[in-house]
Amino acid sequence: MTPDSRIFVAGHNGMVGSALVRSLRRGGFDHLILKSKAELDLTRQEEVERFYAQEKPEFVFIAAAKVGGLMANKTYRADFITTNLQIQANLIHGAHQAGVSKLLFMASSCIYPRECPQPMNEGHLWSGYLEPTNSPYAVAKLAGIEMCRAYHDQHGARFFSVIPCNLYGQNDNYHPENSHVMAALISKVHRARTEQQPSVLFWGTGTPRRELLYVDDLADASVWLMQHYEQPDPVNIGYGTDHSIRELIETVCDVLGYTGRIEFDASKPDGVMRKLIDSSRMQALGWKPATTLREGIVKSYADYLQRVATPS
Ligand code: GFB
Repeated sequence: MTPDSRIFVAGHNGMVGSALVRSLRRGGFDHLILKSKAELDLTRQEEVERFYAQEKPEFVFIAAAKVGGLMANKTYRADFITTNLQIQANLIHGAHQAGVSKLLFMASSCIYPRECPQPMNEGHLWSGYLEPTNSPYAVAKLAGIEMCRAYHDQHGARFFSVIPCNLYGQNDNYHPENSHVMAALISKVHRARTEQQPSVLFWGTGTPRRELLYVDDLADASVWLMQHYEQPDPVNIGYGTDHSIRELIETVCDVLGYTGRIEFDASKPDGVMRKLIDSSRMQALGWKPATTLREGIVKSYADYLQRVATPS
């Protein structure tokens, strides 16, 4: 990839896609091809084929996906499998037809088995049953990984996948029901503090553990891989340590300055109890995350205050 390369970031308005754009621009890559949903519907094969023929991207990052937290995954099961299969099939097959030089597919750590040994390494894929709350999404992501591998095996395509742990950061979705955990914690604690509520209620038991990576660190790692990684094997990208949901809540309360009671609604799901990924393949390539959990929460909260709490 050179500064002149034509680079398509699919999903550039989302949290991961917008972080990829920031990272690419920081790296001096200016020939970015960016299409809004209104300009290009990635679920429509004909539109995607026409797009590839017209724009001729050389490098493709697939960060376009229908995503959400545990409840969104549990509720919109059909949408999560169908939309994601459509988007990735169109983008991956289309990239092959158009002769794209290299493609990165963004998967998710929910593709590992529910009862996976911890930390989960890339060799554990396909070794057990999936977590039922997000199995439609996980099956779509597994299909994307398999597609990249298949186009590599059959056609020699330089298509590969990365598997991030749970993410948070700038441009996150703060929807009260559908958001991922960190966005939910920030918005709930913010509201409790500003409304001076004596307590704040979270889902589940607080005992599951999650590994949280700040999205810009994922983006920098992905851009680096696009430049230097030449294997077909998927690569885990994680923070390296995990925390219980209760610990995450306590950290958010501390950063936001909320001192009320933390309560749990055990009628709401816990999801998988633990999903710490083994990022040693990525670390062996010389990468480590730059943003600590606290720094990431501070940055995310600043974005929340600017973009969500006081929209312009
Ligand atoms: O990020 P999240 O929604 O999904 O986190 P997963 C869910 C965990 O946070 C559960 C707890 O243990 C919840 O009980 N939690 C506590 C809350 N309070 C809240 C709250 O107010 N909102 C939310 N959302 N959670 C996702 C998958 O699973 O993992 C995605 O659904 C994706 O598909 C992502 O793969 C990496 O971590 O359980």
